[in-house]
Amino acid sequence: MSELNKMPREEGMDHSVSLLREGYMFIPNRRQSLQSDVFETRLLGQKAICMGGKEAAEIFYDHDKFKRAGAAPKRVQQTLFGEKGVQSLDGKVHLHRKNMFMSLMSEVAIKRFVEMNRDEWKKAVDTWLGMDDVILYEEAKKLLCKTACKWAGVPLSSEGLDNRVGELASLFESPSAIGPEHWKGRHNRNQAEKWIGELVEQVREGEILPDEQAALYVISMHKDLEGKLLNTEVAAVEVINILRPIVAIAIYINFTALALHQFPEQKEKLASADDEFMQMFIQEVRRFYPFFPFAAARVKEDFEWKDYTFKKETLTLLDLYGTNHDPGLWDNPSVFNPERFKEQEDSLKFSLIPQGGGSYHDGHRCPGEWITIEAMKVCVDFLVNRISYQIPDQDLSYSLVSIPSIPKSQIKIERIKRK
Ligand code: HEM
Ligand code: MYR
Repeated sequence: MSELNKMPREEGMDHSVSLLREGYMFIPNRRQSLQSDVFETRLLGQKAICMGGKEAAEIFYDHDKFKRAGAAPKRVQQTLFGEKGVQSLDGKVHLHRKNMFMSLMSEVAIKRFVEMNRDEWKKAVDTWLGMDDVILYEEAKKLLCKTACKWAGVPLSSEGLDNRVGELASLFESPSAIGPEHWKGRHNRNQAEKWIGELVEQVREGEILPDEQAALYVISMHKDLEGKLLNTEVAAVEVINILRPIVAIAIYINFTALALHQFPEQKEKLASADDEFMQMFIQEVRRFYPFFPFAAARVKEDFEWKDYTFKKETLTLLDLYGTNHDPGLWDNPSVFNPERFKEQEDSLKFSLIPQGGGSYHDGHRCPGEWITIEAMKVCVDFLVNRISYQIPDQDLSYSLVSIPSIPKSQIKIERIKRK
């Protein structure tokens, strides 16, 4: 191989500790220091390729080049993803399973989600009026968990709420933690799978009958390509793939509230804004603040790109956060500016990628992106138009190291009044 073909490389035995120390900035720091959108390093005891930017995203989502089998690290499977879920599938099997998820995201279903979510916000606000203050992150997780369960057809008693919120939230709060927090995440995954697995069996036995359009029913009755029901554990993993990320929208609710506080001129504009500006503001919140750091895949077959060789099975990470902040793609990426999204929607498929890029139907792009955006719209409407509140002194900083990043104080709000 000629020198020309050598991918820029970070020397050293293993850089997993640097990944933990640098978090969201691990890939962007090296893209900058090595002056390359693609580089080789070593992570989790193996060779790994990291890449970012629009062109890199385009090849990452080319399924002739990359696959997902064996890509997610064990600790992420044991907490966030679960085993044998849609994230780990490839080819026809993935397409078939993904269709099932996409069938849950019709316009009508999303409208129903929005109505339920509004209703839960209204009920939550009623309780906040009588309180000195609330921690928005905790409240958002609860109201989203209630919305998620109602929308998915999962029975949830008010006594069970706090437990289930804790269980589901721990799945996305713990994947990169070490020690007790991580073990708590693994324990909570077992608990959550047991809870949902029992419900799947009850649906199959006809003991409970959720709405036939609801996720619990659709997933319980889904047949694979061989005409067989999913085994109970896998069905539970997939129902949790609906519930957990809806609860995780609480992180975006926190960042939305933070943006309204940090950029009061945007809050003023939103008070009289049309749908277009609301959408632009939300896109900028999703671009600007850190959430999902990178996506993982493995090279499917040897191939060459930009004169570099990608060897079969190499673990490859796509820099989601860094692509959203890529100075080659965004003017002044560290400035919060919703106007950058004016009439831009069509060209964003591989550049605005907080929830993955490429195609929803035959790729791994997040099928919950519409729901996430709609839930953020409901949140903006409440925080801007329906309630007034004060933000007392507190530590509103957020880390670019801890994954997932959440504002330190989780945002305490007080003196809440209806407008
Ligand atoms: C996939 C982020 C909300 C369900 C993904 C991916 C990312 C992501 C980065 C992987 C993309 C890839 O592998 O290339 C987020 C973030 C959310 C969110 C930051 C904000 C809370 C949701 C919601 C749902 C959902 C609300 C469902 C209601 C899924 C599923 C997949 C996925 C099932 C796997 C898709 C596949 O492998 O084909 N999400 N997501 N997510 N998301 Fe989301
Ligand atoms: C979800 O629950 O799916 C929504 C977002 C959760 C974000 C959790 C962040 C941890 C990501 C760990 C790295 C994954 C690498 C494949």
